[in-house]
Amino acid sequence: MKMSKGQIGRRLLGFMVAGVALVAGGVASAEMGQPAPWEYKLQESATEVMDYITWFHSWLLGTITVITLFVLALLIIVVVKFNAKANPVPSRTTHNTLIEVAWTLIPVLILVAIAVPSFRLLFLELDIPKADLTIKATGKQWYWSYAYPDNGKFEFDSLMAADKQPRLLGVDNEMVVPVNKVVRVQTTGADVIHSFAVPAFGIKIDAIPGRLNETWFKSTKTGMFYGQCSELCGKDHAFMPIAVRVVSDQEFAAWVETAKKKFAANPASSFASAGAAAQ
Ligand SMILES: [Cu+2]
Repeated sequence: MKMSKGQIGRRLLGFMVAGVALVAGGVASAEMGQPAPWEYKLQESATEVMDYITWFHSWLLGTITVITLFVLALLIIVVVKFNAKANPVPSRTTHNTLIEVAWTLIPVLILVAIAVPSFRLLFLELDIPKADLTIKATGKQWYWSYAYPDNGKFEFDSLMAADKQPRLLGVDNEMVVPVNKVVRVQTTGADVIHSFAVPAFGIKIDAIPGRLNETWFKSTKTGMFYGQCSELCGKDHAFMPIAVRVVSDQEFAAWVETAKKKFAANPASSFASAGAAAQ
């Protein structure tokens, strides 16, 4: 069956409309703080750091797209205009000062335009502001323990809850933090290297035995935010999610009071019993 030009055009238009609808639908149904089906973008940001990461990602994507199209255009010109058939007598031109200066200077300027925001972002991530509270996250095989040294020194385990939604991300005891407060997260590993990562906050930091790493986030939104251990750490690596509930100051204060009582009776497992607790 042969299609006329009009039919092809209509069919293409149909595909485009369907594609746009799919993308728009996917974005509309995406819930903050967790992955969405068919998601191809970064998760929606909830911190200044993630805003910056998202912007930097778009900036780099735009830059490499322009460079790639430019190189492609040059290649096409060379192939079409200067092949042996179209151009049987090649020019013997060699040097051209203007072009040589341009192709040295322009890439340098592009690299500077990438390096400056890159270093600013690195500084924003690594220069930890004065923290409102500190949480120590210990990676264990295969779950996390959270300690609140500033809020009554309690510590508890956070294990994946098989019956909870979102699937593979829901946990029994969530990490709870106040909104718009600088939270310093210190990470360490009790057994092997784990990695504490929450995409919506733009944080990912290794949890290494015998070492204390630190990072920070200040969530500007309340709600549930999910992450996962991001270092291959053993057979249940895929089943040690990170669930952070961001709440108001009052809700946080109330949670601290209940948590102090609840986890005094049922504290985090020690390293020796860590394996048993995960079963
Ligand atoms: Cu792990």
